[in-house]
Amino acid sequence: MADIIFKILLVGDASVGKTSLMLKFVDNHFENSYSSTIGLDYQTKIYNYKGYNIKLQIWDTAGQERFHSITSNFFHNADGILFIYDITNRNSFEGIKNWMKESEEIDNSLQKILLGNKCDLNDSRDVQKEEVEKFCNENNIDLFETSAKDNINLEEAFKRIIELVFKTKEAQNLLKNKDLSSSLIINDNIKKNNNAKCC
Ligand code: G3D
Ligand code: MG
Repeated sequence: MADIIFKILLVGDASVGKTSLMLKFVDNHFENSYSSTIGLDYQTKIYNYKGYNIKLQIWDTAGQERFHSITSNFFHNADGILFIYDITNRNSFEGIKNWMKESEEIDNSLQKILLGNKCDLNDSRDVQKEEVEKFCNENNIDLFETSAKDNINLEEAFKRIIELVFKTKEAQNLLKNKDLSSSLIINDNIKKNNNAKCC
């Protein structure tokens, strides 16, 4: 039984590896090729942190990013965002600035970290880490270079966003009473496209 839910969003351009990261982290599963789904989709994973069983609800944009149709509903009740770009695709890093702006217009209080995915493809690198580190310093955001394929830095990245969200909830006294949070538990199962409504 989980004590509390953390709603974490995966945001970034199409093909940066959002779905792959989610599947690898939740199921330790990576597929070289699969068709993207359309609609909102989330998976859950129980994560033990500081004695709390935290239910991570990890939301994937599941293809919608292509149509720029992500609505404010997607951000509703979110706790944290993983902004993701692809280190082999410069445009995907440029895109992060727009995604950040868009999310801040909707909710400026969310915890955020930045992921440069596909770091296993270092030979094809198109975005230098030093440049992103400078961007991160200016924007006060942590950077992790990850590989969903080779399972590099995924645990570390998720641990960091959990730490940040945990601290925020702690400061708001939302963690004191474990019974309080049990009312937030909604559904253990993976919600698939058709019946998945963004909470
Ligand atoms: P998206 O959900 O952001 O749109 P996907 O991205 O998870 O669908 O991934 C897009 C493509 O990138 C997929 O390849 C996937 O296998 C690949 N990919 C995702 N993460 C990594 C990674 O860390 N390293 C490498 N090398 N590839 C990755 P296809 O061939 O299906 O387009
Ligand atoms: Mg996807």
